[in-house]
Amino acid sequence: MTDSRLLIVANRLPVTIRVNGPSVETVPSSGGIASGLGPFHRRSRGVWFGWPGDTGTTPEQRIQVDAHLGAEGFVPVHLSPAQIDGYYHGFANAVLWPLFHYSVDRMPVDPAGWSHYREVNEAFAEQVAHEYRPGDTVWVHDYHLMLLPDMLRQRLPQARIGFFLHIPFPASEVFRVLPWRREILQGLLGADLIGFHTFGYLRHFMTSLLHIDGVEPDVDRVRVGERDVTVGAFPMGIDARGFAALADDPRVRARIDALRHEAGGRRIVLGVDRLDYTKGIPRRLEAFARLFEREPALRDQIRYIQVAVPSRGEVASYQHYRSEVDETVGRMNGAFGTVQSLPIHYVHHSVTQEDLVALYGAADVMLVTPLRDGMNLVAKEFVASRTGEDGVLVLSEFAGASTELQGAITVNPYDVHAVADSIQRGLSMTADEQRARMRMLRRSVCGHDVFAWADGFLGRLHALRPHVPRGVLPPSRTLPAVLAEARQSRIRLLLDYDGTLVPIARAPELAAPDGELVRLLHQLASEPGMDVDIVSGRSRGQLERWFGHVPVALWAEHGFWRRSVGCLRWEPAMPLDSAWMVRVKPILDQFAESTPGTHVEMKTASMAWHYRSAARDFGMRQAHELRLLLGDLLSNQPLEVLEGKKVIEVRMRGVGKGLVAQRIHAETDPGVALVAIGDDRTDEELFRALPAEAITVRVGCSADGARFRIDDHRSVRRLLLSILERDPLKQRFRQAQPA
Ligand code: ADQ
Repeated sequence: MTDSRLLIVANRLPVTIRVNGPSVETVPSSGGIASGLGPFHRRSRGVWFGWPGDTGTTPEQRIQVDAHLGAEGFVPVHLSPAQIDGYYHGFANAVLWPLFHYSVDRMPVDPAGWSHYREVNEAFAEQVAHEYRPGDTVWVHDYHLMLLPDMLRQRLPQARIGFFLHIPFPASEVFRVLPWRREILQGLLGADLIGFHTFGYLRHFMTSLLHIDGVEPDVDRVRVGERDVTVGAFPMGIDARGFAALADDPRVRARIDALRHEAGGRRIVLGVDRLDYTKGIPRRLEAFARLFEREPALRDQIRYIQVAVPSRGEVASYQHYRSEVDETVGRMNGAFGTVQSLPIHYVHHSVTQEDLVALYGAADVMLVTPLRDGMNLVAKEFVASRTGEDGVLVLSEFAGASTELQGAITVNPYDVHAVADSIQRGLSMTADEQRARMRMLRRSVCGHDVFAWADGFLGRLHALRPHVPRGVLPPSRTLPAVLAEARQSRIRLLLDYDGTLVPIARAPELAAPDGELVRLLHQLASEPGMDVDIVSGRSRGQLERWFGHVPVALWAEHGFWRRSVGCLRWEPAMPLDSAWMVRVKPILDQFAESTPGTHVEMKTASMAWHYRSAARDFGMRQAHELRLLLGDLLSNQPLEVLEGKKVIEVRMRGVGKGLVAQRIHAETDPGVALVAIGDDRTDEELFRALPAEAITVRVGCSADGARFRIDDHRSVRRLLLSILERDPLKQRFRQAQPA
């Protein structure tokens, strides 16, 4: 590991502030991330950014609080009550949390929550960027901050940024329900490394990228513009040695004895959860009901202790859930209690670490049966605390931990009969089997603790090649500023069409220019000191129909054909040779026939197979096949295979936007500013062939081979319009304002 600082960014600081008059103190807070990462943070020299909680302080006290936290390596991100309500209770916990745990029906649609979510992510980005020093590593955590990686990437293009998701990433069919699915994916892709607890979640994420964003991932990485984003599975561990040491502490041993004594010879079954609907407490209770119904003798032989730490009480669905659990416990104790005892001992508050470990140590059977859980650290804490190598863990197959913890009895938590069977099986397991299983479990939990987890993630992050943006301008020079300067001299605009001036349409014929665009191009081309070239992969006929009457130069078929302004004839870049087409066409035709939703487009100097409307995975697989086949077949020919957006094109070698750029550069006065805007790989060719001082702008997720990035065709139109508006004489063109 390098000696750079580690900046941990999570929703909460791992401590809670207590202000008592003039004195300020911090106490550790509960929750997976805090308990899991806390020890690592203490061991490192890191800085931790997070919300300190509602400190309720006066401005003077706040200065004191900040100083106190700063001394402990914490940077508080103070949030207003409205922000906490919208971002935390609203969007993170009432929208993202249920959806990512497959509770689609619990998800209300609350756009106000979204705007606060974005705002708070921005606030974090500001604070981190302010604190950041070159060489630092930033590690962002969890679903509260999924927009942050990209917001940081915009501010700190060269920073090393990691992101870890602590909850499941749901199947793409569930994720796509989220109205802001694209923004979330784009936010995450700002990171260099995205970590999940399991390969299953990783696969879901990759499938979502493909199905929702059309991004085609490799096995463990995604190309985003000019950057590679790596993804990996890093199952989180716990401070296993700390738990084991506590379990062997004489005070804790005494507590264990006391708990067993209090149980009066009854077997102890334990559940420890945050009071959250994903943890499956009502079904677990129902499983006990089934067990007590079919084995009445057990009613007096079991003491089921359920510890439920209060959680997110401000969110409505949690309030209902709490009442549901309360009622079920009451009903069951009423139904199955005996004169001697009540079978369920329900504790609705947080317990101290010592008491928690004592409970883990006293339990005969530990029940961890969430309906969905990213990992579940309670299961691992139980195992780490069983230094005597006894005890039984019953574990839900829907907890991330179940992919690792082979020695547990795994169970489907929705099947209450199966859970009842597992409890019974656990209670009657022989000491030998318990030991054999517990040894396996302990090897896994103790062999891969939270330090190994953090080292593994950070080691991988540091091993990645640092990202060096190609931009040559210092970040302070923004695109509008550079354009304004260029406007002092002549400008030649090189504009791609599809994806740049209009959105990519499902079918090429649906992407005709609207009146507003035609007007805008007219105005730009009529501007003194401005020339416009449209450089497109489209055919001559198509471009002529759309722009034949506009005073712009047209380049069709990626520049094979050129029609200058005021000229009616098209000039080819080289003599036309179409003999090769006879051999290639049948291959493309065959792929079009065997892949529903695809078609072949014949141009004069090239031919293309379009697969935008094919089923995504199938289209991609076929495209891969076709590329291999053509690569093989055409390796000795003066032809090249070009991959565009959902299209594979075969054309004569040497013809392309690179050639266009060379020709334009050669014929343009050195004093003229060249401004090129495009969205795909063919435009990259053009950017590369232009001189370094050209103003190159890539449309989409990243700058990718260009000096600047711009969001989409709407932003392009606004940008073009701003060139017109900057000239006071041209106010009359205002009516061309795009939507
Ligand atoms: P959580 O949903 O909070 O974490 P979990 O992994 O079980 O779930 O962690 C809970 C933590 O709180 C444990 O460390 C436990 O000791 C503590 N705790 C629980 N009940 C308690 C009680 N009554 N009193 C005191 N402490 C209590 C999220 C994801 C998980 C993922 C973690 C870490 O939902 O799936 O494992 O992050 O990535």
